[in-house]
Amino acid sequence: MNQDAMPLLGTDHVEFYVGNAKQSAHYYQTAFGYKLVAYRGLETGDKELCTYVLEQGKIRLLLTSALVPDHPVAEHVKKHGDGVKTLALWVDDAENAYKVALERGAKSAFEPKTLSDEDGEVKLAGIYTYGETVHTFVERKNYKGAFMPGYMAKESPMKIQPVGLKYIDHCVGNVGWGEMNKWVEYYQKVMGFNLLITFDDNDISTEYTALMSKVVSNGNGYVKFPINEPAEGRKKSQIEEYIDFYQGGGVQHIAVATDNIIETVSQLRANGVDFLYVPDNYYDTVLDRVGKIEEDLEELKKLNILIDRDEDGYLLQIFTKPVQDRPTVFYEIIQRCGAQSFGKGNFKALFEAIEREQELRGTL
Ligand code: TYF
Ligand code: FE
Repeated sequence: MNQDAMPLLGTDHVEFYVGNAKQSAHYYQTAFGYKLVAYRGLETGDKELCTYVLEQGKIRLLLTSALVPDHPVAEHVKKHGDGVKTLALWVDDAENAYKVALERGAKSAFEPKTLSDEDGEVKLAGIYTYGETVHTFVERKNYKGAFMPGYMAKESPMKIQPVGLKYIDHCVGNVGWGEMNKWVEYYQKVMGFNLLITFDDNDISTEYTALMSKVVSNGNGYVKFPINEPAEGRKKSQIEEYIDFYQGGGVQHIAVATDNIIETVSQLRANGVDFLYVPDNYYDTVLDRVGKIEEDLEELKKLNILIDRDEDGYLLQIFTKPVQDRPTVFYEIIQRCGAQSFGKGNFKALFEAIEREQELRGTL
């Protein structure tokens, strides 16, 4: 399918709807090393919503809360808990991207609109994807203000130590039983994405967890969206657990890239970020599987970082525990040393680690 009608330049931002944006913003600053750059809320004349805009490397995170009870943001948080509402995509022409998407069958989230102030203008339009998640198209030619019209510049109240997060590598969606192919086709048909990789339940079923996954990617490869669906296993799939707690499909994990995972994970751990635990015996045989790597294996073992290799090189990755009380969204930290894949060689160890957490939660 022709995707030239909708070229995506990259990810503009990820927006979470949360119960208490002020406190979430503190967590992302102190634990993950993001810098506060912009804000809207009562002080900017917003009576119903507030948003904190945080940045690190090329990553931009928005944390939004409702200030009043009968607001769609409050409804969203009531139903889903804290979670990702928007994966915003940076485009040259938001109105055209929206028009093309609708012609190809997308459902509108909001019509094209232009926001402007003395610093320039930003154009936005939105379409729905899985669950209640939205893709916003963001066109920002030469906007010079803080984030977007309507926001004021605001700095972190404390000194921020960035942890080396560089850019979003991929964003994974969980969808309901039997819905994966529908959403893969949506990305192919509506957005002109290509199917990169397929994992079936033979690749990735452990004793309990079973799931299927397909990865779609845009033309320049900057935007990668794996889509998971639950598969029948002996006990409850981690994808089903997510769907139960999130009350539907949504973003499962956001993988952020670093070029020094040892440094990044050391800092995150010191800041109190919780990671999944993989038993020490993983490291007894891992080099037989992945061959020679630059990093010191003992350091990777100490930090519980996983290793995988494909025909293009290797990768290092680690997964946080969920970052809110519901077992829904979590983060992956990834360092690519050539490899362009997703760590298939680690699926078994990873899913067993997730199952141990499910066991502790009593959701297996
Ligand atoms: O993005 C991926 O495909 C990897 C592996 O529930 C993965 O990070 C796949 C499914 C899942 C957790 C991680
Ligand atoms: Fe991932």
